Amino acid sequence: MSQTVDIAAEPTPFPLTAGRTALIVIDMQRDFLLPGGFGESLGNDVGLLLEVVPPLAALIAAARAAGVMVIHTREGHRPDLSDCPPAKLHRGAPEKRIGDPGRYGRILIRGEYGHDIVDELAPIPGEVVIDKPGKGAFYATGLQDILDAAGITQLLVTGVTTEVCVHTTTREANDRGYECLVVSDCVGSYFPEFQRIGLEMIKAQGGIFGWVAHTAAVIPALHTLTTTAV
Ligand code: TIU
Repeated sequence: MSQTVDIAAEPTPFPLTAGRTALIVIDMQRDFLLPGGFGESLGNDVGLLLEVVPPLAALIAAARAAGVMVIHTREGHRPDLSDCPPAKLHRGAPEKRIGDPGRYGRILIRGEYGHDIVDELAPIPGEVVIDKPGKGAFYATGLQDILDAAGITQLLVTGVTTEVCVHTTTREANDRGYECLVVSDCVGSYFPEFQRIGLEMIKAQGGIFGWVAHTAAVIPALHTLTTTAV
């Protein structure tokens, strides 16, 4: 029988189950996080996103120690932009568009320096990296097949941004039947009010999309799995 540890979460305890859980790290890419990158060029303050890095590094380390599968995602496009719909490419009046040359290479283009994950959270060999053209990690990717093959039914959801790619992925996962625990200090938004309300939306109405908990509750639970694993 699988070992289960209850994590203190909202709106109710989350039953973390050994062998059934994956940690998903959404879009912790240089283009979104670093000064001078795409996120900043959209008029955003990247400082709020950089605050996510230390607690997320600790959570990833705890997951690896507990043998929990770690999956990273990157939002981006083919160099020819054939997978970037006009509605995404042409929206607004940004200083820079996807595919334009930026400080870290062509913006949100696969293979460019800015498209890759920040050094502190770099995947290690054997971890899955999902390249996704949309906001959600299930759209036009192999994520569902990978989770099914590994017997995963629960996701610890982290990354950026809370109200965009984290929300979209959590909603997609919830519709597909996955239990989602969003880790509150490991998700970040450029907008403090969206961060607060984004987390409230997930756990409202009895947990309409999932659960929310802080690393102070999640990391000890992962340590329990580590120390009691046979
Ligand atoms: N990863 C993700 O959230 N992509 C975005 O474009 N987010 C913004 O908030 N702009």
